[in-house]
Amino acid sequence: MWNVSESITIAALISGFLSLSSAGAEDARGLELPNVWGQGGALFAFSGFDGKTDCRHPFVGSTSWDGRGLTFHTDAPVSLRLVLHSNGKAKRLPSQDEIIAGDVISSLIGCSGTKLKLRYLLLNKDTVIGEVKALEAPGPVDVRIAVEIGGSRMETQANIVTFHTGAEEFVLAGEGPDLKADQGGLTARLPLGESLRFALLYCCGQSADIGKRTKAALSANQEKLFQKRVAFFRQLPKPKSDDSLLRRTYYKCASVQKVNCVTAQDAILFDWTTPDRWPHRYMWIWDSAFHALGLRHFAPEWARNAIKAVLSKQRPNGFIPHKMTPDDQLDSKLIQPPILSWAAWKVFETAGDEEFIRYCYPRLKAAALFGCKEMDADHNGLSEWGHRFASGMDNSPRFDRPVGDAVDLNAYLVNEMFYLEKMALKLGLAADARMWTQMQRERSRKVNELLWDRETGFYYDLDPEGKQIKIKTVAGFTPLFAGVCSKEQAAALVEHLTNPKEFQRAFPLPSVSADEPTFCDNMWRGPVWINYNRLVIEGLARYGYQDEASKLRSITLKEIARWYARDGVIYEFYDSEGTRSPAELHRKGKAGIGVGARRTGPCVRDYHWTAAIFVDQILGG
Ligand SMILES: [Ca+2]
Repeated sequence: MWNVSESITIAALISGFLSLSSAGAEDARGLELPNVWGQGGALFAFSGFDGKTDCRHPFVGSTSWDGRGLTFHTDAPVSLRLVLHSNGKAKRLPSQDEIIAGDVISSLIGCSGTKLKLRYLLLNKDTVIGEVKALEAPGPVDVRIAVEIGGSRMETQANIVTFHTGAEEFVLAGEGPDLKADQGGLTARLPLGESLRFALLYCCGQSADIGKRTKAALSANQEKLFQKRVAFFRQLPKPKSDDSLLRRTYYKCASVQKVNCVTAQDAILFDWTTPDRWPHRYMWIWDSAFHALGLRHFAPEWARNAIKAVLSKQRPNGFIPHKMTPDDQLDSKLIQPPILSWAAWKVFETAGDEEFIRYCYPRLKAAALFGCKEMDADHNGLSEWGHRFASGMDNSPRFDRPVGDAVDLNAYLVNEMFYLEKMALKLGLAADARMWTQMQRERSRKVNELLWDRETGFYYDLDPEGKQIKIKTVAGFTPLFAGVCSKEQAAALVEHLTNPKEFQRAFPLPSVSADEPTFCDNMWRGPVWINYNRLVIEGLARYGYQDEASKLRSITLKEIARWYARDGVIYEFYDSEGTRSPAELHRKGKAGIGVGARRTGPCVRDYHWTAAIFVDQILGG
């Protein structure tokens, strides 16, 4: 009798607590919540969708490698872990009911007869809250929430541990049965069905109201907040794909987009977007353009603001810095690929708002004219990057020697003019429209006259002496994207795209042709960049190569999804040979070049433009 009664109690508790079982039932309707922890390293951050953010004092985390903790990238790195005293070997128990997303995690942890529910939520920009609950256990379970902060001084008081590290202060507080606070953590003894609730607060220069904040964090309605975070996924447009992994990857990508959205701050006048929150916490030009392409499908106001925020940083002469911060003094002095008019038009088409075009047009016009006039030092009608970083292709072999007129920059400028002309017509500015037509024609003619090589059927940069630098990189396809090339030139480019020895690799398109001696696994020297795939897909369609465009779209989505299923993250760039995890590829190196160069840092995970382009492409953008 005793056994029967207990098993009924356990079953009741499980069904009561697994609030995601309702989400699981929705799978048949296409809502497949992100649920891959994988290697760890996935972004965990509070989104501007839900409240104010602060890029000066970011409390931005990643999922940990042990499958149940978080690491926050504050000045003194903070690790937050769940430890089971009875058995340290407890593992995640993957289930359809869990959710591993950018601002909400709900996961099952267990070992030999013990099953715990672990939940993390971001309450606001400075606070993570959570709960660990005993769902199944032969007896009371000893659990510990451990926090490690390098070089910190600790104080313990009742259910609170305070960590001091120079300018920063963190507070860990909890509530639960037999709760004890000690140096570096909280422990509790959980009978079946009971839980330990905890909050970790980041207090950077705001310790005055810390008592109040701690109390509010502990008494927050976690269930309500959890349902609110999950509701974000329910209101997204449903992808039409019948591949469940692609659909799950889509929801993951939308989550990556959401937590890369932050609020207006000082000199950045509108809500804006980041490439990954960490390590890139600020705003970049072409990143923002790609982010807007994804956001337009589910957050039109955020898509418009992503572009307006960049334009709000424009200088009086039309210049827009390639990296922008809330403080004008800290902005960079370089330009970046000009693709904002293109993105603005796409946002306008999807989320139609003439006021938006009215705001953007004069600013985009000034930016394009700056690119044409101020970036053409030798006044030959074609523009130069000035610095390799301006191109966005940091360590590309294109820049192993000095470069003058650049194929991508000039193709982008022509493309901008194409969309500026559309905007001018929309706004009734006939003279401007005529000016853009004329300028497109002149610059396209120059590109084809000076940068096209008839012999190899490809576009190249010029060196400062005006001689073509014959290295085949994806930059050579930008005239296809921009509508600069003739039908014959497009056909020649498609030959290169479909040649297995050049760009048609296991995962096309490598950033450098595979038959180049510089081709390797280092960032822009071979790996696949999803933003370039996006540009080439559009270029192929523009010239009538629909099959090639749809094949490239399909393999791009599949490969992003394949690595997401394995590693749990959306990467910055991918292996064109399709065999190695992007985590194993080189990222720059001592001199930023070459096979075998030492990797300078970890790869970037949950990269915003990859996610944005996935969203855009699976929704038919
Ligand atoms: Ca020039």
